[in-house]
Amino acid sequence: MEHQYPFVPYRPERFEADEMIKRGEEFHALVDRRRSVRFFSDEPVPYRCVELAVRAANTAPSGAHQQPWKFVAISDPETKRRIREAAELEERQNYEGGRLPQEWREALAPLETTSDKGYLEVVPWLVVCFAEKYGVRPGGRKVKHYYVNESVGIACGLFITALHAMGLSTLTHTPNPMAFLTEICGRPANERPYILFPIGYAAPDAEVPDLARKPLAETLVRFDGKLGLS
Ligand code: IYR
Repeated sequence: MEHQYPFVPYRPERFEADEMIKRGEEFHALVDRRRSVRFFSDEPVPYRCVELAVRAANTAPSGAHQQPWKFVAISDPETKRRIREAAELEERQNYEGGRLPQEWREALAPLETTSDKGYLEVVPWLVVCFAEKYGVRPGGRKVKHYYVNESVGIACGLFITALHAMGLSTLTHTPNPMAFLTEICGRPANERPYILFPIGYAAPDAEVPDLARKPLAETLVRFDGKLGLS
């Protein structure tokens, strides 16, 4: 059989148990320091950092290895301004125009978010992640994509983790609805805006809500194969 990908040996690093746990603890401590940021400095960030974060995202597993994502990096002030204006227009309808259902407003209230998205103009980079709903072959033929949301979500998780590892901050912003990003970024019909990431250094006086992560007991179930009889 003709292999599209030749199979090659894969021997991931192995560690003693103590070392495994130490590494797990260190990685957890690193990612536990990450917070979503809404107050940014306008200090420039090298484009190389954006490239490296996208390279990290590109290592994500994806349905049928179709890698159905596209990251668009924007630094041009005029484009940032257009994105801020369009995002705030939508968010004003959400927050002040009564478009957000009551239950959603209540869920958001503790985060004290508003329709003001000034950070979209402050940051040195806006990166928009688009999900490729289907592929398009060079001749124009459409190719079905599989598990697009799962794949792009994992890629974005790696993306924000890479930014954090470099000392940068971001926000997984979804200015609902975000079709305006397709138009402003000039993207084709097979791509749907997925997340808008403002990227920069956190402002020196940035604040975040003092949230707690769910305890392990609420997020991990050790299932021993037997359903409890009560
Ligand atoms: N997109 C809006 C509302 C919003 C929604 C959720 I879910 C959040 O976790 C935070 C905000 C906004 O950006 O303000």
